[in-house]
Amino acid sequence: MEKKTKIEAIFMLLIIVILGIFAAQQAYVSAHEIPNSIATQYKGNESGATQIHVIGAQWSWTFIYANGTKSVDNLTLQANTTYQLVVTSQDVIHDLYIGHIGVQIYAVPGQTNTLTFTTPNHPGQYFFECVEYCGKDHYLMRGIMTVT
Ligand SMILES: [Cu+2]
Repeated sequence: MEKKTKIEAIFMLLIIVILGIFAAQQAYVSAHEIPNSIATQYKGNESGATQIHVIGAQWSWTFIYANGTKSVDNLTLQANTTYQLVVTSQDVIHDLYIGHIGVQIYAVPGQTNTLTFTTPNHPGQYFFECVEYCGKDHYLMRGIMTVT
């Protein structure tokens, strides 16, 4: 083997080892950060679900609860309760993602999408964000879901 080829082979092996370390680390983090109580998702309208209207906009999420109160970038829900999100957008396409409980739904202007899910059975706080690039301040479309 030529010296140059040997160096290239060593370099490639080194890259494979480094990527392997990153993959193992990511697998470990994924396995340990996902809580046991992943939310259950249903399609369509579940009877008994409390509706929450969600409006995506550049660059915030507005939640309108059944009693008419509103909150922006903060969603407060009760534990072990079934909710139906009724989601739309007032401008461009957004995508609400509450990763830790397995919830993701598009917010599309002029269209209503629904998603029914049950909150985890214990209190906690869960990060949510928009995962559809929706303009220059897309990164601001994030907030906290508090389960009480
Ligand atoms: Cu967005």
